[in-house]
Amino acid sequence: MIAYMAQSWVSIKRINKFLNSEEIDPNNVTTHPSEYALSISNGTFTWGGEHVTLKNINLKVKKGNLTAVVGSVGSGKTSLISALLGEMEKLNGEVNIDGRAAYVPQQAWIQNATLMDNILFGKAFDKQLYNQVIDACALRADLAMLPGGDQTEIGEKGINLSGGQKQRVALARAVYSESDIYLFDDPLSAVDSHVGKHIFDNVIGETGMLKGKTKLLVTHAVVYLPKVDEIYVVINGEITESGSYK
Ligand code: DCP
Ligand code: MG
Repeated sequence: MIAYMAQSWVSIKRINKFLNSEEIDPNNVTTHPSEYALSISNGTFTWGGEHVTLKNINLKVKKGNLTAVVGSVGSGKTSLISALLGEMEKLNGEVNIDGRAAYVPQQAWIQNATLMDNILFGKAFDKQLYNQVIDACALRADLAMLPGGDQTEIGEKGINLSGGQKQRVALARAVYSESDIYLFDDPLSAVDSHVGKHIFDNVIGETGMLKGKTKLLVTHAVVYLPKVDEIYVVINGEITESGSYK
């Protein structure tokens, strides 16, 4: 219970934080205008203690691009996103974000609220946008199955959603926020492959709702790699390769 609360609180804080760039710790991340939405130059980062988690990081994501980050378990992909969010201790280098960012963490979280409120997350209801988001995030069938549709209470005091449903709700919350930059930490890991394809085609990929927005996608799904603009490979805390799929 306490762990759950703590995690939700951190994640809510993170999302709020990045919808308000003035709240980013300027010691860790600058927010200067740039041709790149996201950039790290010569970055070295730690979670604390002696261990350096990320070394010699150079990353530049052009505005509007879809960039994938791949690498094995524990290689530092989530840490790379955390470094961009100013959540790691920076030992060296520069991090800059130009734009409002929405972050979908690897562990999707749900508030104790209705499904609709979990998506709106305090933003005004826009029927057209909301319906577009529900369809793009493949939530329409879930709404039909819930006893009260999108007014169903979910979370600890309500209906418990599956891991895949939680991921789709977290994704919908981010898409609905209409941010400039999206940081997706393996958002398709708990959904099956045809749902994953639907979400890639309708949200993340070049035919999706986030067309023209900047997207950083951590993924294990190699099937999407030919469809991204650039790929970064992380091995043991370092970027060993970057470039297009070819
Ligand atoms: N780490 C840490 N504290 C955190 C997060 C990570 O000390 N809050 C450590 C654990 C690993 C290293 O950082 O030694 C890299 O972990 P990541 O979670 O960044 O690795 P990945 O995201 O690449 O792994 P996965 O594929 O499992 O998500
Ligand atoms: Mg991770």
